[in-house]
Amino acid sequence: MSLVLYTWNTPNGRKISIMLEELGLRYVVRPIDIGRDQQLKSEFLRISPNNKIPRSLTKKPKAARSPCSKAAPS
Ligand SMILES: N[C@@H](CCC(=O)N[C@@H](CS)C(=O)NCC(=O)O)C(=O)O
Repeated sequence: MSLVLYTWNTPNGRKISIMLEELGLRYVVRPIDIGRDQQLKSEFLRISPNNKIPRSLTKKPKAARSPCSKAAPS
């Protein structure tokens, strides 16, 4: 599982970065430039319907496989 933080350099945006750093969690930052209205783009509105940063998401690894789904050796 990976954590993605959508944020910008504002007091509200920095709060979550501080929390994640204090918790020692690994995360990836996706900057959303609210000065350029990137928070209003449809891709971001799917993540944050009220067009606010910060937002965080956890993503499952794409190639996650159950050990039970492996074919038995012949
Ligand atoms: N704590 C609230 C407030 C977040 C907030 O106000 N974010 C501002 C930046 S500090 C924002 O995204 N503004 C962009 C906009 O309203 O279009 C939340 O997380 O929903």
